[in-house]
Amino acid sequence: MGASDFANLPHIGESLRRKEDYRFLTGAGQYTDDIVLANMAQCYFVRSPHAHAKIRSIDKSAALAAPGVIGILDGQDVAADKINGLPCGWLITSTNGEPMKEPPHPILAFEKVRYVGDHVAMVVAETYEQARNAAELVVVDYEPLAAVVDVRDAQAPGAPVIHDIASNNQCYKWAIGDKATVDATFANAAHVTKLDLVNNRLAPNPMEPRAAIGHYNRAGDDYTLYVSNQNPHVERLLLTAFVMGLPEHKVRVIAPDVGGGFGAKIYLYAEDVCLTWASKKLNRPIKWNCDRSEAFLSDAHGRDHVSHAELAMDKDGKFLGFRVHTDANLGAYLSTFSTAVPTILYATLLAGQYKTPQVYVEVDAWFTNTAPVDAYRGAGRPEATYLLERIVSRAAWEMGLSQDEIRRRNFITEFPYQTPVALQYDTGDFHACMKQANELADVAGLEQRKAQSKAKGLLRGLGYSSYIEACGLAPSNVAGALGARAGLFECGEVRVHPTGSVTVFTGSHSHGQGHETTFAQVVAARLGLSPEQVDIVHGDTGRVPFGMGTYGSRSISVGGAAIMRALDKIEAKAKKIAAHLMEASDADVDFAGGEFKVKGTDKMVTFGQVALTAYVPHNYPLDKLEPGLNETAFYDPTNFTFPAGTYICEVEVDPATGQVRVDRFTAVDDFGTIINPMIVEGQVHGGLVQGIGQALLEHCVYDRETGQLVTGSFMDYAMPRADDFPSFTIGHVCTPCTTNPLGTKGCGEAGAIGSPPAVMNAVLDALAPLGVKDLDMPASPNRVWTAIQQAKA
Ligand code: MCN
Repeated sequence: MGASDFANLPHIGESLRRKEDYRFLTGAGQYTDDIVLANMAQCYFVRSPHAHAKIRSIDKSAALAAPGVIGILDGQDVAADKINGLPCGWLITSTNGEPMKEPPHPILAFEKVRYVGDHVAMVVAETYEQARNAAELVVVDYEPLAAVVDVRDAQAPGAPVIHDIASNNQCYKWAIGDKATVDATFANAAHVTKLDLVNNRLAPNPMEPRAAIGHYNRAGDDYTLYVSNQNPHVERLLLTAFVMGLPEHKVRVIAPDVGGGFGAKIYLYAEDVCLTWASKKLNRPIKWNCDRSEAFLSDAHGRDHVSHAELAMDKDGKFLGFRVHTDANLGAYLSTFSTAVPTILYATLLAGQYKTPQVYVEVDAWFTNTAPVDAYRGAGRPEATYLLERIVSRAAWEMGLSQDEIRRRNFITEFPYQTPVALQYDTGDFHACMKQANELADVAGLEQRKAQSKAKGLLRGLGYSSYIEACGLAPSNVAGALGARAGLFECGEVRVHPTGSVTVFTGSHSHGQGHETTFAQVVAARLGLSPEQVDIVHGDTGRVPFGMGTYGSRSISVGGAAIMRALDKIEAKAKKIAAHLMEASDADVDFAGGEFKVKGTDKMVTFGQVALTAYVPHNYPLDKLEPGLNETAFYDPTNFTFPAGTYICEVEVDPATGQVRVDRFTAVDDFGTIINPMIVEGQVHGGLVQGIGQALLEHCVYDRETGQLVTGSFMDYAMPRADDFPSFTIGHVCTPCTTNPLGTKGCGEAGAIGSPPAVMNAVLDALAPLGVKDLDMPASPNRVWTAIQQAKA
């Protein structure tokens, strides 16, 4: 079935209420912490209070004697049991041909700790309180070392060395594009706009903190790991094949209901391995719940780039060349996909929506004494969009053009379009998004609103951002050539039951995205059923054949496409059964709306009759066809999907206090075919809140001297709240994706990718009359006020 036929099926484009919400809203969800196993013990991790220190010794004796303690394990125990360190899933090769530096990442620190919160020992006791109290009694003799947390300090001569293997703290030095050609375009430019900026570090903060239960079962000599995770099969693969050396079939990973992930739950974490390993060693199921303070210290963080960019233009503001240098902070160890974020997922997006003929990007990645940095909603694409969209607005101001005019002059208009940084965009209509955004945002009325603000002593500004991003990383062979150590396909199994209802097993994982509804809409549309007749199962390696999980807004376009492939097989087989029942050739059978009909006749059987016949094969071509109606498909996409859009933000700034208020926010996106507009709108809202949160509020700060995390709780880390936002105005343009059978493009991250530069451009637009030209995120009152005072001075 083609994507255009698919888009016209019933239920596609219908705002069905989320099937899963009944259980969530009535308290019937089952999260990892809701699972209680017989004889289950509890665990607490002893974490490093130092950013960098040698471990001279660990004295566990007093803690072992504490009430309820079952066992205490540390790095020496890990080494004795030959448990490997955590692997990194993406190999980056430096420009000099050398592989990236890949230091050991032990599950419990061995001889040295490298960030505040590094795991030092696990304490297992009958109750959580007993484990936590006993952890206080573990005496660790540290020899503190100098620490470095900022990428600019990490590369300074004489900086503290974090890993022996990387004597200058550099993990890799990577580049994309043709430097000589790009430099030559700059020599001929009429104008060059320059920009230095920092993309601030963020803490993901899903509503449900991480949690896990390790359970070793002696009877079968096998393990079950319950874990709040976004991709259980990947977790199992890394855990078994890379870390513990176990056969995969001896480990079942279950990610039950998961209360948000935003990227932070993609990875195999040390705690997950510790619990699995210790459950056999101590012969008890062991639960761990991360508290919020631990989450700030130990969840993988996001962003943290320091960049310099230069945009070369001709006299009309047409882009000739773009060159960028970025220093990326990877933290103390390489988290699972960390190395791909500032390279493959960042630099390749720096052509944006523009016809810039030449782009050159250098990325230096550094180790620091901070928590590992990895993908966080958008992963690389927000960093690229922020840099590009900030410099484009600055270029407009320098060239005396409006922010939309400079964009329109440079938009790509013909597709497919090969960018100079590897990606090939299949479709898009950037002018249509811009036009609709301008209308919805009532840009024409800005001057009037500015005057109203001025009358109140406030400054009003408007900022644009025209983003493009790449979802559904693909295909596997290309990703493999670029260093991926995993496949990037997805798997779906469609099980039609004898009565015609359906259970779908998907390798995608829903942790807030509403897959149980949208995937059911897809299956119901194809088979002519109602979505209530379709259940979606995910998050269990024991039930789902295989899966690569949910990240990079891949689920509908890759996971959904795998289900479509399985449905193709179901339809093909069902047609044969129907043909037999109607004594026709299957080539003459059409299937639509749940009915099989012989072309040109009034012969018809329903999907339900066919399903029953498949399982009660009395009148059935048993010599030619197996009974049953159950098909599995693996789908490896041929390209990314490329959602794109234009966002317009309007802010009011109080120059007396530096307070920024987002007054209006308009988002026009192209997600191709939309399955469920209500869910998509919810996804956009969530992304916008995270992106605007980054621009105005959120900031993960380490003390530059001591390496202490000074924003380690919600008292210091400003999470956005509902009253920080206006009601968003949302619009859509649809150019269906040409490389998947649904025509969909991912929507899960767009809001977080497109919004930060729109906000910051709006703030800078508002502050322009005061002479403020530069501002880093978050545009907190203090920063804005300080920038105003500096501009006045
Ligand atoms: N959808 C649709 N039509 C489209 C595109 C998507 O109806 N054209 C629907 C999908 O069927 C799905 C939802 O929208 O129900 C999101 O789909 P998709 O864009 O494929 O993204 P994923 O499901 O792969 O979700 C991942 C994405 C990412 S990478 C992060 S991070 C993120 C996000 O989704 N984390 C989230 N949204 C989140 N939402 C919640 N509540 N919690 C998180 O942790």
